[in-house]
Amino acid sequence: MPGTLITVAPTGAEHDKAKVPNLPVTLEELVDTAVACERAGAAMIHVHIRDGAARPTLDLDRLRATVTALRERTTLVVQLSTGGAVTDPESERLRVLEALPDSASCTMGTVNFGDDVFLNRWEFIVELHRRMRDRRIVPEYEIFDVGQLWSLRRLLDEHGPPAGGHVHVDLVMGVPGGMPGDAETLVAALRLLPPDATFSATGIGRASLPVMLAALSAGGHLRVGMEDTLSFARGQPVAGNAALVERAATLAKIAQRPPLQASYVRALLGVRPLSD
Ligand code: KMH
Ligand code: ZN
Repeated sequence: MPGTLITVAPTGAEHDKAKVPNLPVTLEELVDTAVACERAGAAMIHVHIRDGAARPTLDLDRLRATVTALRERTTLVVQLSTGGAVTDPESERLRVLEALPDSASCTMGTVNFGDDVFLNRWEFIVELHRRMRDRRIVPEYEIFDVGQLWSLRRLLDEHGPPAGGHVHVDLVMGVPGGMPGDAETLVAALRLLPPDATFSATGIGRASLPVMLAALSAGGHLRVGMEDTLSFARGQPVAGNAALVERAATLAKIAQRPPLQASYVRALLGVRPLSD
């Protein structure tokens, strides 16, 4: 792999704006963050949005406005979360696709998520996969535990390839209830990747750096951002998402796999070109 896809996940659904004032929650904050992160080396953005009170929402009008604004101000591949918050109903999570992003997340199974449960029934996964293909939205298969890669094989065997034809997964490591964020687990997971699939990895909290270094050394791509970690180093809160992207870009350059441009990533993942 000649370079590194860096995805930024700037917001998430879990953190409280009142406790994390630099979390981007308004459309303006999100777009400014996206611009800064693209400049720092990101090629894709994984988006969760918030309502006027900074609470997670899957409001379709807001999602549409977000996709439009990100396309106006950046060339980033825009990926909407269909995971939402653990409390979001399946119907609203499916409706996210009506905002017609370039890409959307598709989590490959149910997982304990801290003290909550992140529910992803098989029929729901199949429906997401099908609807994304109908709308030419490229999935990123989110993998919280190693067995979910086995489910991905089943999905592809029974329901065919995704939109764009290429399979890309994101290993989300270190969620309490999911797989741990360490090099041994990352290597074990790779054994189950579908043939020709590419992967990104992200470590939650203090797993951020070990997972980033392991993924780079294994030829993988990176996801970083305040959705996944709020501390830059022990005792040092993250200054902002761009600082996390900058660090990932620096490490990718040291690994001699520099950040990939968004246009290259579109071709790699089978995402529609911007002009389409
Ligand atoms: N917020 C988590 C419950 C995704 O974006 O697809 C789910 C999540 C995964 O973040
Ligand atoms: Zn997410």
